[in-house]
Amino acid sequence: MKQNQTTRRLAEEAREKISTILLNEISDPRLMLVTVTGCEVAVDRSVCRVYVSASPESYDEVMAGLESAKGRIRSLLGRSLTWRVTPELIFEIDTTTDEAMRIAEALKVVPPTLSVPKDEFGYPLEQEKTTLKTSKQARYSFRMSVEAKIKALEPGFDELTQAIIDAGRIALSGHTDPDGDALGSVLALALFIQKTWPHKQVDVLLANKRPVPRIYAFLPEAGSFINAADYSFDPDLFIALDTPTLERLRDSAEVLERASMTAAIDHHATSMPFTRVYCCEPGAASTADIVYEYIRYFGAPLDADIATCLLCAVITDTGRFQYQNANAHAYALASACVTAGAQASYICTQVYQNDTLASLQLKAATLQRLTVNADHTVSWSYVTHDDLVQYGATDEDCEGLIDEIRVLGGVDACVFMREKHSGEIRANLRSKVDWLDVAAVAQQFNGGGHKAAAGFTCYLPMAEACETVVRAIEAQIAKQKPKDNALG
Ligand SMILES: [Mn+2]
Repeated sequence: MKQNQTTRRLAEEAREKISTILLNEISDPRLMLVTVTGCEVAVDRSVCRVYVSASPESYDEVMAGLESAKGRIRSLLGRSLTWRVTPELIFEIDTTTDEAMRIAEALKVVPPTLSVPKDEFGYPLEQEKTTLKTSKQARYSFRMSVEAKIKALEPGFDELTQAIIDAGRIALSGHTDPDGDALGSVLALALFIQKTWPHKQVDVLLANKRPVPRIYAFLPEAGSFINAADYSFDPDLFIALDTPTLERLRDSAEVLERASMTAAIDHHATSMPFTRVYCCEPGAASTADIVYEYIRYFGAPLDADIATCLLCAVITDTGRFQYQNANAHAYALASACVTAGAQASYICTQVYQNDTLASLQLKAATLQRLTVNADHTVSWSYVTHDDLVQYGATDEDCEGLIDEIRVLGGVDACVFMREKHSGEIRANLRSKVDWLDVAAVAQQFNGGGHKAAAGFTCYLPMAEACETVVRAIEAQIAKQKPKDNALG
């Protein structure tokens, strides 16, 4: 049908009216999912061709529905239009949308290199990298948002690389009482720097005056740690890893003060930036996830030693991939580490099948004292300084005891309290459900941590400390528990 400016305007008017009529006036179920994609009106307005789209398997039903409703549509159209004549309606299926959908489907399987816009020489145009995303890719990257967030750290990664290049002597430290993530991340980054820039002096520090915990002594280069209190150099660059506050750096904080340049890599939600360069993503399961991304961004491959350190870090920080933080990125990191030569079974034997007799006796005492509140939402237990003396146990033997009590089913949270030599009590809080934020509880006692794992220090008698923290968690549960969900 020949179209001019006037008929195109009339056609648009007809399309709007017919769409409205189909939507509001026609109740035929066959026409529920029909869209009027366009109209063509004859110059004398005697005929109007109406194009509709529908799913291909319903074409016959739709055409039958339109034929039977045609008279009513036409009379309603005649009333709503101000035209002198009411056109005859001819319905046609618009198959161009099928074609568009077929192309969209086909685009989803285009190799990524083809879908990236390129310049005249065939090189990818970097700044337009994201413009050709299909909806499927967009959903995928939404699921992979942790990876996307870590990508956002790239400017920080560039600053870190520059700081490393500018430095002759570099000191690295994790938090005090280091765990697998603090030690593994420090060693992985130190090994990477030493391998990439062999002429640089790289020192790894322990923030407090204790040796590397026995279960982590197997980590490559674990023997090279120096207690920060014994370290007399003024490094050109200090890098803090897995450390949310300056206070948690303990003795290493003094080394940081003496450094010309400072940087941090972390994944704690409650981080208080205290360095010039700062790379933190709370969505990451471990600091090792970010160290891995830094190495990857730099373009270097993992070797077996670096991979062992990173894998130990992510295994321990995710509780062997059992905690809520064990996201796709953590699994991807583990896969890359195993590919590079790390052995998960070896790491787990060292870390998890390496108990001392004293630690097993402490475990027995902890389970003996396990208590649950009246509505079975919070469980808790503790060890005292006397226990440590009786069994000849060290602070290190207390590690992991929280995991012994969290296995109790049916509770939303658990607490483990440990009395230290000075009479101070260290409380460890764990949430077992995704809606309960125990960091909010720890913050009431000037502590911090993650939503699912937090802690604080207090100086109350043990019974009172337990009572106080359990009441605070019960209040937090009352505040946060979803009310309309019987399954909780
Ligand atoms: Mn960590």
